[in-house]
Amino acid sequence: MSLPIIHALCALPLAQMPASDGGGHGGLIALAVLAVVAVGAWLLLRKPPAQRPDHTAKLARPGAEQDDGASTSAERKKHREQAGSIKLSADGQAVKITPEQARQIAKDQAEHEALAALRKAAEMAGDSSAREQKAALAQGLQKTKAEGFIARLGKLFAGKQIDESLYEEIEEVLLRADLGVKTTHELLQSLKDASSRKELANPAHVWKTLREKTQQLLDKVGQAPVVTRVAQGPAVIMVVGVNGSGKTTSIGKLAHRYSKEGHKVLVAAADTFRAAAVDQLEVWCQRADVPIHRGKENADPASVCFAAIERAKAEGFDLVILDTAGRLHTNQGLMEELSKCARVSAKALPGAPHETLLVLDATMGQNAVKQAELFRESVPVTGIVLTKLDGTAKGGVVLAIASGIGLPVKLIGVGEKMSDLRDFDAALFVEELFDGAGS
Ligand SMILES: Nc1nc2c(ncn2[C@@H]2O[C@H](COP(=O)(O)OP(=O)(O)OP(=O)(O)O)[C@@H](O)[C@H]2O)c(=O)[nH]1
Ligand SMILES: [Mg+2]
Repeated sequence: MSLPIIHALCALPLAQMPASDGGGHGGLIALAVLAVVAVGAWLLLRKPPAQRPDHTAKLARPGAEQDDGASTSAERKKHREQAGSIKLSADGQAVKITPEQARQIAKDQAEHEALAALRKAAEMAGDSSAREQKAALAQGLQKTKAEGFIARLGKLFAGKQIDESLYEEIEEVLLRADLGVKTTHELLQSLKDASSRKELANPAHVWKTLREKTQQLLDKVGQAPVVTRVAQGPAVIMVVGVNGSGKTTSIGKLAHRYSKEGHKVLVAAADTFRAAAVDQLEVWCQRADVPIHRGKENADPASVCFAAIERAKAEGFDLVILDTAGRLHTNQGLMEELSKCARVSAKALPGAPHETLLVLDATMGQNAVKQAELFRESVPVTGIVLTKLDGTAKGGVVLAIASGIGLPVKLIGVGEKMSDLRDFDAALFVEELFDGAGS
């Protein structure tokens, strides 16, 4: 009802009042009528709460109680389901959604936030492990960088123009650094090619040429991680090499790492020649907290391999690492014994050994390359573990092995601590090797 109508209603009783009344008694009646009319008008004007527009549309919290007049929780639930919630659609329109949809939206949002947090945590962990990897490699390559072929080439190039007058000396430096004949010639050829394109006037270009060629040579061999899982049964890794190259130590480090990564690891002592060898392995297994499978002293190593694989199959191990006795690559009888270990492993589990890692001592230089050539004639070597890089300036032997004989270096030993066996990362290796070259 509008205000003029109220005014008219209020004026009506006053207009009907007799003028002779003098205003005393009649005034009181008029006031009473006015009050009644005002209350009636107020009651008529007031709208019931349900009809009032709701300007407070919000995304209802799932499960939030609302004062909707329902008395029991079942009734409240029913009301909620009928009432639903309001949400703004993409085009800004308010749309009605059911509590179920509201719950789903909240769940999706929570999942999205949790995933983002996980991704961030993984990135941070990745960053710190990459930094750690780089620092370990820098430590391991200290001698190679200080005294190896990069440092020697640096001295040779100092203040000189790179042309054919220097080729002979460059070749000598590379050969002396155990890069091998094949790798030496490939690197030298890359310099000659760049020189003929007149690209070597700037010393920075000389290093860029060598660096790119080194990367190319390593990329040619490719990089595949050590096989730690296979479709059927446990993955079997056989570890071979000459005496003292670092097999047992590397196995201890590997067992520790893979066990920490969640693999169920069994280590087999197939070096049955010396009781001390088994004891040494046992100590590493205790440190790595993995079980060891021991054969009888002087048992046939192949029979120990067989029994360990059978046990791993029966007891649900993911990974078996076979430690074999050190042997001279020139001893035919012992090399035949190694072939037998591989053949018998395949009888216990077709496809085994899935990985045959040849452990080479980096300090051996070119002799390590010779060992690789002879071992791969007896067993199907799938990758190299290059130990003791920290103790030598002959880090360039990585190139001789990878590029010279085409075997991928999979792991490098950069010290004697449990964590000092690292995945070989060719790009990181090249970056570290050439870091500061020519400066
Ligand atoms: N500095 C350094 N020393 C290492 C590394 N790997 C192994 N060693 C040392 O090399 C020595 C020989 O290691 P082992 O693991 O016993 O070698 P192995 O090949 O099992 O020897 P045999 O079983 O006798 O053939 C030990 O003193 C190790 O600590 C490495 O990456 N860096
Ligand atoms: Mg050993």
